[in-house]
Amino acid sequence: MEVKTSLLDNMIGVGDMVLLEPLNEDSFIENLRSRFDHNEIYTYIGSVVISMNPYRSLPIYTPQKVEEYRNRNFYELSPHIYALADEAYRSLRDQDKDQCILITGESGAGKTEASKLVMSYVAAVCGKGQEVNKVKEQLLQSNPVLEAFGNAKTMRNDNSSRFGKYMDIEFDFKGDPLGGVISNYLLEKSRVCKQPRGERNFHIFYQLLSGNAMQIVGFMEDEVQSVLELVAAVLKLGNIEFKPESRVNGFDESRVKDKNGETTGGLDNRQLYCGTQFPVTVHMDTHLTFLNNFCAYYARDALAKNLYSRLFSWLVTRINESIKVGPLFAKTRHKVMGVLDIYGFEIFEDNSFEQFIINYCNEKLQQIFIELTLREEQEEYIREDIEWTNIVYFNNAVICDLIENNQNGILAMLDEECLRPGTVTDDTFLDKLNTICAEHQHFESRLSKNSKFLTDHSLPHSCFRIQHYAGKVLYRVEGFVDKNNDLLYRDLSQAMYKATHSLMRQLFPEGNPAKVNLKRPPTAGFQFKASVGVLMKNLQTKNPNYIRCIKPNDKKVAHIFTDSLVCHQVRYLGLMENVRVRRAGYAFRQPYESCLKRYKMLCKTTWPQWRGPARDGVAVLLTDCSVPTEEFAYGRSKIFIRNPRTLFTLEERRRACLEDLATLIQKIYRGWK
Ligand code: AD9
Ligand code: MG
Repeated sequence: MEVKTSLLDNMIGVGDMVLLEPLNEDSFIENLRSRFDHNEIYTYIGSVVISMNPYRSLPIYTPQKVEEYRNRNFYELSPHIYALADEAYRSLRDQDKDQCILITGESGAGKTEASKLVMSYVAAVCGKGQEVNKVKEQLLQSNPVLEAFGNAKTMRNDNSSRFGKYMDIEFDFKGDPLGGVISNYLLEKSRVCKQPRGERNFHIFYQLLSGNAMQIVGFMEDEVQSVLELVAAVLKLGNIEFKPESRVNGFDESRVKDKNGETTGGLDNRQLYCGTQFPVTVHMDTHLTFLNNFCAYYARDALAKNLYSRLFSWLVTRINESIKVGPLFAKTRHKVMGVLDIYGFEIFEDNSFEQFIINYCNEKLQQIFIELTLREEQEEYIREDIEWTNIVYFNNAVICDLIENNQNGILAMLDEECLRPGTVTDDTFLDKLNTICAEHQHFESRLSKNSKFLTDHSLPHSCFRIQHYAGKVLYRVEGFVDKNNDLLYRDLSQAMYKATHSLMRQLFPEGNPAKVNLKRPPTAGFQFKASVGVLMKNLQTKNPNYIRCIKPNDKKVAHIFTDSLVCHQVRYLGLMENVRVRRAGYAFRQPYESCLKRYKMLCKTTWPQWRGPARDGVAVLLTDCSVPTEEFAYGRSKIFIRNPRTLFTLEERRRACLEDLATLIQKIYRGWK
C-alpha cells in the first residue's frame, strides 16, 4: 500500500514528535524551538497536542481556519488545537463517546486561552438556528464574567485564573448544544485582602472603579446592580479602620474609626460596621461586646473574603441557571464534552495554603495523564499479548498519597489539628507533620525514600518542602490552620443576614436565627479534596483529549524561547516518556469487530459480509490493502496499527469508496426515474 504523505511531512521541523529522528531531549527541544520561531506553536505527540504560548496574537484562529479543520482527519493538516477540538467533537457526535479536554501546564502557559479556543471552535461547528445560537452565546459569555471575578494579575500571568473551572457542555443526539454546567473549585479568596507585591486584586475591582459597564448575558439589570453593590461592599470593608477605645472588664475594645458615607451602593454601611463589631460569644454566654483591635481586623478580613467567595459561587450558580439544559431534555441521554481549566502549578517566593491546594490539584491531573497515557497504554499491550519492552517513567502517585492519604496525608493531619481541642497553631501543625514522619515507619520510609517531603534543619523556620512532580516548593505554614478552618464568627453571618440587601441575606443563610446549626462546616481542605475526587471520577468516565501547554519564557513576551525553562517543563510533564511509549507502541487500536465493520468495503472478500472470525477477516482485509506487516500487530481482541498515516490512508480510501457508492446510487436512482 502506498502510504499517503500528509501535510505532516511538509512543514517546519516535525509536526509529530513520534516521527522525530533522532529522538532525544535536545532534538525534542530544538524541534519545539524551530517551530516556535516560525509561528508553529502546536506540535503533536500522537494525539496529544503540545501548545507553546506565543504571547502575541497569531492569525491562526480565523473563521477560514475553522472551515479548514472542520471534518478533517486529525493528521491531515498541520497541527492545530482546532484539529483536537474537531476530533473530540466528531467522536462525541458520531461515535457517542463522552469527551473531556484536559488542559495542563504551569501558570501562564496558556490553558485558559486554549480552553476558550476549544469552546469557540466547537461553538462554530456545532448546530445552527436561533435557539442553538442563544445557547452557544450564553456558554461563551460565561467566560468573561467568571474571568472578571475569578482572575487577577500575578507575577506569572497578567490574567491568572485564581479558581479551578470545569465545564460540562451537553449536546443532543445530533450534536447540537443544549446547555452546560460549570463547577468551580476553591477560589483564592485571600487575594481580596492581601496581594503579594507586584500583583493585583481580582479584575472586577478595577473594572468597577473605572466604571466599566458590565454586560452579563442572562443577568437582570437589578441583579448586576446587586452584584456590583456587594463588590463595592467588599472594597468598603477593606477600608474600614479600627482604633482601640476603652478597656472594659480588662478587655481592649475597638471601634470603627471613621464612619463617613452612610451607604455603599445601596447597602447601609452601618450593617457592615455592625458585622465587624458585635456581638461575640464568650464562654457560651452572649455578651454584647466589642472586639479588640486584632480580632476586629481579623473579623473584617474574614467577612470580606467570605462575602466575595460566596458572591463568586453565587455567580456560578446563577450562570448555571441560565445555561442549564432545558427540562424537555432532562430525561434523554446527553452527550457530554467536559473542558477543564484549572490554576496552573505555581512556585512563588512565599507559598501558602493556596499554592498547596493549587499544586495538589495539578498533581492529580498529572496523575490522570500518567494513568491513562503511560500506565494504561503499557498495560494494554501486556493484556493484549503484544510484544513490549517496559518504559520507565516517574509516577507521582506517591506525592498525591502524601497529600491526600486518609490516615496520615498532610490534609488529614491538618484537619486533625484543626479539630483538636486546645491551643492549635500553625507551628503545632508543623510539629505534627514532623512527629508523624518520625513515628510512622511506613510514612517515614515512604517519604524519605522518595524524598518528597522535607522538613530538615536547612529549611527556614516554619516551613516544609514538597518535591512536586513539577519542582520543589517551600511552603510556609503560617495561616494553614486558619485558612483550612475557614470559620466566620457566627455573629458576622447573623449580622449579614439582618441586612436589607436581599442578595447579601441570600449569601449568609446560616445567619438566619431560626436555622442555627451548631455543626461545624467541613474544612476547606476536606471540601477541596472531596470535590477533586468527584472531578477525577467524572473525567475517568470520558475519553480524554490532552493539551499540554508550555511557557516559552518567564518575561511574558513574544519571540523569546528560553531553552532551560522549556526543558524543565518538557521533563516534568513527562513528554519524552510520552513520545517513547507512543513510538514503541501503536498509534491506533480497535476491536477486530469494529475495524472489520468500518473497513470491510475496501476488500472484495470481506464485502459485504465476512463469515469467519473477525480477526481473520481483518487479516484478509489488511493483506488485500497491502498494509506492510511491520505496520500492525494482532492483539487478543484488538488490531494495533503503528503509524497514524496508515490509518489515515485507510480512512481516505473508505471516504473515496463511500463517494463512489453515493454516485452509483444516484445513477441507479436516475435510471429508475
Ligand atoms: V494560570 O494557571 O490561569 O495563571 P494559564 O491559564 O495557563 O495561566 P493563560 O491562558 O491565561 O495562561 O495565558 C496567559 C497569557 O498568554 C494570555 O493572557 C495571553 O496573553 C497569552 N496567550 C496564551 N495563549 C495564547 C495564544 N494561543 N495566542 C496568543 C496567548 N496569546
Ligand atoms: Mg488560566
